[in-house]
Parts: sequence; C-alpha cells; structure tokens
Amino acid sequence: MDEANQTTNGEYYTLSTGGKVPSGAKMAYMYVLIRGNGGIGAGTIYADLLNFHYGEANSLGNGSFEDYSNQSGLADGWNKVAWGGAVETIAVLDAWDAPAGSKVQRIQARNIPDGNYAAIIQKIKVEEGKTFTASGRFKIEELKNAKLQYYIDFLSEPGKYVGASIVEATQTTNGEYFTLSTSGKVPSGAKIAYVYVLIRENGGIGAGTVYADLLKIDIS
Ligand SMILES: [Ca+2]
Repeated sequence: MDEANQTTNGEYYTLSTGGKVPSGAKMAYMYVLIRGNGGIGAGTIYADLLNFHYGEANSLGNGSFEDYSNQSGLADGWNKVAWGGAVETIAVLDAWDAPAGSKVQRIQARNIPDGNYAAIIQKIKVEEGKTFTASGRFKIEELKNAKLQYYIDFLSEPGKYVGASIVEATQTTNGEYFTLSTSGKVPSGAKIAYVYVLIRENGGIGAGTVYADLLKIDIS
C-alpha cells in the first residue's frame, strides 16, 4: 500500500510499493481509492500507468521506457523540460542494444545556454530518513560543452528544496551503455522528489545526445 494526502500542484506523480506475496496467495485485488481521513471525505484524482510486476522494487514508473502509448517521443510517465531556450528533441527508440526490454529513451539537446539544461523528469514520492539507491544505464553519443547528470531533487512541498543527489558523466561512452549509480539518505523533511536525466551546459553553449534505460530508485 502506498498513499498520498496532498494535492500535487497540477502534476502527476508516482506512487509505488513493494513486498513479498503472502504465503498461500493466489489472486489479488488492486485498488485506487479515495479514503475518508478524518471527517466526511471528498476528492478528485487522475490515475494512469498502473502496473504490477515481480522483481526489484522501483519507485520510478516506467524506468525502462517500455510503455510508450503516444507519439510524443516521451515514454509514459515522464515529462520533458528545457530552460533558457535550449532546444530539446526526444525519442523512444527500439534498440537492439537496449539494456532492458526493447526500448530506450533518447534525449538530444542543443543551444543549451550557460547555467541551463534540458531533461526528462518524473515526480515520485519519498519518505525522509529512508535509504535510497538510484541507478541507470546510459549511452552518451555526443557531448559538447555539456555533461550528463542523473539528478534527484528532494522537496518538502512544491518549491521547497531540502536536498539533492547528483551523479554525472562528462565523456562519450564509445557506443556502449554504462551504469551511473548513487545512494544516500532521503533528507529530513523530504516528501517528494523530482528525478531528472539531464544534459547540462558545462562551459559554452552546450549540446549532447544521450540514451537512457533501466532507471531504478529503490527506497527502503
Ligand atoms: Ca528499456
């Protein structure tokens, strides 16, 4: 069970939970529900991208980019963001060398000005004090005055930042995928996190092309 008790500022975010199927269980009912929580309750919510899988817990939805139900270039559950006039082009591609499944997310950006970036982003729920482990597989095809960052911003509420975790790479990877990973403690006060794969300007007008797959965040 996972739950939320605040509005989300007009944005979707990911709820997730993991555990062991109880001994003897043969079927399950899954609910999305609005529960009374002190007084006569009322609520309005929107749900999408519900799934259930066996394997490792992942606080990210569609971290392997296999769900792709529109033609926007953006895998389900993700958004894109670019600042300062950076031009971002994204695509979900069928790739023979995909680290998981058959699809990968490509992020391409150019004209990234000083101090800016272009990214894909997903908002997730976190719990302060828990340990998180984040990892992802990346192939960097091109970087010019730019670097790749796998970036987690922790917030107590929209607009209130309480910490960040960043791992980055500054070189192309010779046509191969490699793993970026990091771990730590969810900062005190954190309730939500923005998870980014981003191309950031790194001295000059930046440009880059990266492929991402198998993004995982385990919070336990
Ligand atoms: Ca994949």
